[in-house]
Amino acid sequence: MRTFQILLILCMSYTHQLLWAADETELIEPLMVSIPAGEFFMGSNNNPNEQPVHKVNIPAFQLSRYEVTVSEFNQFERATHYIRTGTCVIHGQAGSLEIYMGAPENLALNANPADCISWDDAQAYIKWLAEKTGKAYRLPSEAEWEYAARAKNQQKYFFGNDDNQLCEFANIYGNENFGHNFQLKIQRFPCDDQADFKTVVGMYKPNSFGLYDMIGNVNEWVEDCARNNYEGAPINGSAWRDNACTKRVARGGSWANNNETLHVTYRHFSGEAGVRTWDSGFRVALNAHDEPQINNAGSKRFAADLASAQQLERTTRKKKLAAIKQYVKNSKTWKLGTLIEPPMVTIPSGKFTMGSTAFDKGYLKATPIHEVNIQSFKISKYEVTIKQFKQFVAATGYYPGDSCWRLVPEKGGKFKIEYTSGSWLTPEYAPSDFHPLMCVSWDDANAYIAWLSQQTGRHYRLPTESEWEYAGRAGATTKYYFGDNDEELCQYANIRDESGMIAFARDRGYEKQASACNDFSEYTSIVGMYKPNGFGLYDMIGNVNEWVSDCSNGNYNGAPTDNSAWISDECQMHSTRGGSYSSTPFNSQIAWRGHGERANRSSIGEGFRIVEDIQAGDSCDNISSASCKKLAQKKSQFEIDLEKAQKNFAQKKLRATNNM
Ligand SMILES: [Ca+2]
Ligand SMILES: [Ca+2]
Ligand SMILES: [Ca+2]
Repeated sequence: MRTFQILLILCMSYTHQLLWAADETELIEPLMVSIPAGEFFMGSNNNPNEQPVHKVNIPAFQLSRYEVTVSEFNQFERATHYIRTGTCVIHGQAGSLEIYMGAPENLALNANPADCISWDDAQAYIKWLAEKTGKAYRLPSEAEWEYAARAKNQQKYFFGNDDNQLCEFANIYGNENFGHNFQLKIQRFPCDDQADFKTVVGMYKPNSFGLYDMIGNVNEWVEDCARNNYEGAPINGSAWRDNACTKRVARGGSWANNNETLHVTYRHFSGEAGVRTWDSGFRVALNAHDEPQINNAGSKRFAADLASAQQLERTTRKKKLAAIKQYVKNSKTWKLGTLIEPPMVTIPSGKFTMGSTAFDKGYLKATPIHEVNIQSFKISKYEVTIKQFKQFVAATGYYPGDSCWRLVPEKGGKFKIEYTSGSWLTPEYAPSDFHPLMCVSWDDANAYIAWLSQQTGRHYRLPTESEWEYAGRAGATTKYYFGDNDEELCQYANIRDESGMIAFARDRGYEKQASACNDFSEYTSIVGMYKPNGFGLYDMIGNVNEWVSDCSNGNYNGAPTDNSAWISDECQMHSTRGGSYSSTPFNSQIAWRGHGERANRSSIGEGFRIVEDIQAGDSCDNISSASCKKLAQKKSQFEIDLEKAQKNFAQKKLRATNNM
């Protein structure tokens, strides 16, 4: 499921932009900018691979004003029947996800930069363009690229050193991916550029040479071979070639990079020449003496279409801002009562065997099976509910986006998933205040947790993957925490059961075998409606799939053997656990591992529950103490309200059952 979701991130931006009728007869030739000759200092002392800083002389040349767009690249693909079959790699961390590239005729024409472009793809386009025009189009050399990007500026960025200004000049991975908020000071990134993924070229301010998107949007291939540093690099502006070269360099960073790797000297090594990544594109160069772009009908039309695509994008962004303001205003009218501190269960320390061989054929394995030592911690009895998140939003104005993955029908009884309008508040995804929260990203989950910790003075966080499995198993070594019998699943978990399947078929045209039992919940259920596990935790299987703090690792080689989270530096994907209301019995096994991009929001069931670190002197630092037992029995207002909601929901379910 998650694999498809990632693929659709790529397709999404193709479909939501202005569609163009292609002019098949007139070539779109790139708009070129004349770059004056000059000398500059290439590299920096930031990273070893940017050293040594060395002086380079650059002869005059030309570079395209924009990254090559989908529209331009498609013109080449149609003309030559060039097909990008194979895979496009998602950057994450250990075990990048590989996805299938659709045939090019499925991609709508648009003004976004072409992505999932390998160095070889870029060369093929350039060769075709050169033949069509009789001009020696080529990739820029790495030195030319850096010289052009700097535009006579030796600072961190071509506009200066201020991270906060990045979003005026570049589409990066900013706060727009994290969650807009106006009052809460927990922003992860320095700024907000209003584009969640790649966006129409030329939307941000150019550098002083008049080049757009030299930082961000898509990473740009250059001609040179990748080397570990600049020892022995050419100083005349030419590309650093090597006949035995396989690895190539991409520059400028992308919408998927944050300020840590966007300084203008940063070298994004993107590997083998045939590799496509979800944020790799390019722009083209020409020598100074070559005639610039012919102003033919195709290029004129491109300029006009680009202008309207940019206008449309600006209008969309304005509307989005207005919608956020309205949302914040609405949140002030919600009736929410006192702050909810989630009911917690203290989990005793212990040792357990983590993993399973059941998933060895899949992408995400749960092997090697390994022993883990767990220190005592507290975990919330229930998944975080709509009401809890409402309190956060009303207090802070936090806005977790307006789009969410959704299952949609396709021809022939098949289904696909689409990133489409919808949010954590959409009635279908949030039928009541006591339903589990979904359509929230890993980042949104952490934002809520940070706020709740701030408000309560408690040490809340997401569970680690090992804590989650330990808590989920509650001592069980079977497939599920109650045993191995699939038919018992519906007593313990809201999964894709018979009623869920009927609802999927009715509402989404999605017909597929469900589990052999009926839990009488079509989609998500009010939390805590099914039997708990041995620790008294509800919905550890099903309902919503739960974010954990760990990065998504393809297997358990090198996994921690204690409570700690397994995190690496550039971690884009995170694990999810427990499966959801849309899971099969196979995906409901307690050792099953899902994952999602940290900014991904999904109505197919990603939510979370929270953990609290036990502090010395906590009333419940000893789980078997009398005070702890007493505390566990005390019901909060939240639980009293929840019980009422559960009773109503149960009656409704009963009525539905009787009507079946
Ligand atoms: Ca962005
Ligand atoms: Ca770029
Ligand atoms: Ca769950």
